[in-house]
Amino acid sequence: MSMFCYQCQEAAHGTGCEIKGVCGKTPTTAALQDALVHAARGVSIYATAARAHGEVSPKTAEWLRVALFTTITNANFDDQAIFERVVEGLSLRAELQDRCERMETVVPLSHTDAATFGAASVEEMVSVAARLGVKRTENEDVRSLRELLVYGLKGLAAYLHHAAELGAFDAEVEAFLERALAATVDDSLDGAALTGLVLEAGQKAVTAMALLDGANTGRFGNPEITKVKIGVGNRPGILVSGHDLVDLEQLLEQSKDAGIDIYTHSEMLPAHSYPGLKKYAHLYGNYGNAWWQQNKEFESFRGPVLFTTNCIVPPPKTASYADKVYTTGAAGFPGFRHVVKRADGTKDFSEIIALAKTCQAPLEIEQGEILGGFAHDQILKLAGPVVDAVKSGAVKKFVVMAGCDGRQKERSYYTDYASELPSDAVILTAGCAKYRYNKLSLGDIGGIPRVLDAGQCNDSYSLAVTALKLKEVFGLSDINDLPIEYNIAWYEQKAVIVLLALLHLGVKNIRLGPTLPAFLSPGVAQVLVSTFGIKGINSVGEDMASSFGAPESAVDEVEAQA
Ligand code: FSO
Ligand code: SF4
Repeated sequence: MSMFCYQCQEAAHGTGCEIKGVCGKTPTTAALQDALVHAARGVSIYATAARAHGEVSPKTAEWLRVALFTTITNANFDDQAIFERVVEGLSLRAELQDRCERMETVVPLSHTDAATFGAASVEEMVSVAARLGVKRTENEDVRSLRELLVYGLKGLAAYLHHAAELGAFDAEVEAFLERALAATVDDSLDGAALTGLVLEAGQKAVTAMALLDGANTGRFGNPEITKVKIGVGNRPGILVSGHDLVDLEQLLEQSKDAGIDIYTHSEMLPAHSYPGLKKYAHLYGNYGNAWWQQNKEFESFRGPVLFTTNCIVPPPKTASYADKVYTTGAAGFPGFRHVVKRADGTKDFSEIIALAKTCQAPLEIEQGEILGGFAHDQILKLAGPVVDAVKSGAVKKFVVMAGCDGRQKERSYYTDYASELPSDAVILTAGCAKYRYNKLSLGDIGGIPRVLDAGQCNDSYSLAVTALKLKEVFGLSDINDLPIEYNIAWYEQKAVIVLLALLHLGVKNIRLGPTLPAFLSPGVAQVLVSTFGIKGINSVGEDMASSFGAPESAVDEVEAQA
């Protein structure tokens, strides 16, 4: 059995995974995920038609968010759970179809296989899915644009999901998600129409990230500068990974008198900076590094782990921690226990808390503290000193190094790039990419730390707000006239939507690495290069020279002596 997936940066050979995913995804899981995405297209076809008649279904919107999130890289490897989600989608599609028939509405695309396919068992679904995946589109540019759009929509769905968990919704963005998903099986759309949808996805991403930002800060307050411990205490702990702050809040509340500590892992690090979460005294610190190092770090943690979203790395057969891992939300892995949402919207974490009490305290793997909390509100509070530092020349450049980390050794580029930056450059970061340099001693410039961490990948929105504010303060008409370089690292589909958001905001000349997406055909890549100046990475030396010119000290010295 074979598969084809090229949605993430680690696609095998830089072209696509065909035997097994580098992420650990099996061909069966890949087929079921293809079926789930296709069911989402079918649901969207009918949901769009129903919406045109004023019929909006919150149940559909919720299923779509979770279905797409489930197919994001490293989110869910549980075949049975994915199959059940497809079955749910097919019955939702039938309900919507019924509704459309009763309204006697014409449903464009109702003839497509997305609107008609079905299967009764996992085996049948896997065999049907063989014709539903990426390669169903023959023309390579159309395929590339369709997939770029689908991956962006996956990221969009993830951010909408987090916002929805906090009670925040946006009907326009939801309608777009359905319309755009349906468009990916519309053979009448040419490259220009698909490109238009891709760019519109960027616009909707800005709205969705602003929605999530408002929901997060509305519930937990504005992040504030916070020192986060990376050592350990002497009580047992639960390690919380992923991005869902509501899950973390519920766990903190339910465990506050349990005699255990809660640690954050990877993308959960920014939780420490929210007043509404840092108020819990047992939110002890951050343990470990970016997602891909978890096999080793979960062993030494010695307590249970809760995945609220991706990134899950399949545990090796010898792992001693596998029976202590829990998932919730869109995340899943066969053998890990899954915590479901109750009818009242809450989750019961008592089992994982009870398990933690029987465990040993974590083994220390690091010591010290890292600094976080530089989201837009906090940065704007520092606007005076920051602007003064730019005007005086103490800060010459900001470098946005947001995005994701990954396991490829070429990613040491980002550590080297951060280390070799001129001492008058300040890094603005968000996402798990930061673990490549957030423990370096890069110092500060007149009290301004040289790494300003805005938060999770979705908090790249904060970086955009910061850039727009600086543009206003300096009276510039173009965001590209700011002294800001963009050197973004990507891995999975949330990074795709963040990139589309930056393009929508008019940011040009973004450096994207460590490799350009395998799903960009030469033709589509060329459009991105010529329209937005997107470029790949080279050696650190070459990129440094192209962004910062010849080392200034040498030039200055020559001039001073003349
Ligand atoms: Fe990283 Fe994983 Fe946040 Fe992603 S932990 S890679 S882009 O899920 O979402 O940055
Ligand atoms: Fe390969 Fe990435 Fe797809 Fe996994 S998600 S199968 S690593 S391309």
